[in-house]
Amino acid sequence: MNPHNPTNDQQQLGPVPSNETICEVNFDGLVGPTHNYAGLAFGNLASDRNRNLDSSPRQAALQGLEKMRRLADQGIPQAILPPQLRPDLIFLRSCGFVGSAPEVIRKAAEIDPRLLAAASSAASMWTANAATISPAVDTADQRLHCTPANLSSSMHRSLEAIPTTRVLSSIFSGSEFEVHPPLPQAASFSDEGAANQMRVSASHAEPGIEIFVHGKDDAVSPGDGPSRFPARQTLRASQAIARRHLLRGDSVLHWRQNPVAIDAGAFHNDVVAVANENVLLCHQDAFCDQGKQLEILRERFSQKCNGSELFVLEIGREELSLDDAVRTYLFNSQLVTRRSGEMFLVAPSECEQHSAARKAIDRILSGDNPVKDALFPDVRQSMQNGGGPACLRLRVPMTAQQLDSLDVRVRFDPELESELKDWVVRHYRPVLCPADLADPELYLESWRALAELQCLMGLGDGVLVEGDAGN
Ligand code: SUG
Repeated sequence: MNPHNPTNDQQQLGPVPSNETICEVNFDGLVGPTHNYAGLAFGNLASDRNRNLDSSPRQAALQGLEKMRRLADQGIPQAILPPQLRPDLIFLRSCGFVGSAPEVIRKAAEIDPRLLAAASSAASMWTANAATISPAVDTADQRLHCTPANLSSSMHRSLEAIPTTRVLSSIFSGSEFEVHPPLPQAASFSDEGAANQMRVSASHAEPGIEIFVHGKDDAVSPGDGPSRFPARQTLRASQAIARRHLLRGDSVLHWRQNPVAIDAGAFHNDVVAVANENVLLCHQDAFCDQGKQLEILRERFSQKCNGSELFVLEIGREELSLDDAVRTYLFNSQLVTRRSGEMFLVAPSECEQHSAARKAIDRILSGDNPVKDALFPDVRQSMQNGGGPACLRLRVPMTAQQLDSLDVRVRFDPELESELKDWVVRHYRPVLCPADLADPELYLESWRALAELQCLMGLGDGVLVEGDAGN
């Protein structure tokens, strides 16, 4: 299908991006000033293991910025998404705490510290969970579709949905974008965004196949699911997104995540698999009926992508156990295409130091496939909460012109980098211990930081903060 020549069912509602210039822009989440280890995420082994450790919001944010710089240095278009204001006072007030900001925080800390911890989570940094994106080349109206995730499977993450929708709507406000509301906040529609979606195609500029991966299906008896940890993404949610995004039937596959992987700590698909253009890298135990599904995918890919080859790089359990996959986050690498067409992996530094993970990477790099290089950024502050390099970014296929014509300042360039580093060092604490969440001063510091960031990025009043800090 030629995107410049829409068929009857493709009403052309917005400008069609030119095929040549569509590339993938990584929108990384800026780590927020309350980054902490409260152990809120059941089924996420790192979050549980590191519960109550002291964190360093400053180091976490600087590590994130350093990763962005390393990608930008490779010529990869890089952008940012801002953090959200925490603790979330709207949420705490809706739970019945009244008074000024400091009063609400003090009362919540005294009466229900876990609720305050949920309200204080900086988890919006993992922007792979911010939304599901379908590029214009895949959709019937040739607009980019975006569904912000409802994140309804955990209290602390469900708070992200409304602010994320506000931010994404203000960034992607042009007629070539359609930002939907999140799916209903109901268990049957539990949705965790792009972490459970993979796209394969001959290139980012060409129509592809979107593979939606779910952990649970309402129609299947409960005994079929994981027994130790909860599945977060539902089939209903994935199906609803594919419908909303106007994806053609031959562009969609729904795969079920292997319950064994969920029970080993793969709470999202992106802990055991990652795809980029014509490469799919996955663990042998990532999906149910894996052999059959891969066969169907190969066939579909060849039909859809004019006979081009799909490289499936499957890492066997003998080569890297599921436990080691979860410990090292090898599959949470970013897989990125350089302008030359070669790909490189952006793997957590933990993989460099782990012999089986390192060997698996060396085997990939020396094999007959497009992946030729690897970078190992240190994102340890995020990793300790179960977020690797791929968790920290939302992939948005768009043209360079579209990126440059956004009304807000999200493009990561040397000037923004230096302003953000300076902003982080001025506003973020070098150390935060769990008891500090009860300190109302932390809220005031965060408010002032976000008010400044809102101006710096050219976001409208009320997108990150409004009113004054003390209310
Ligand atoms: O949802 N951690 C996040 C990590 C998300 C990683 N994202 C992807 N795999 N795409 C989560 O489990 C920990 C918060 C805490 O424990 O305080 C947390 O929410």
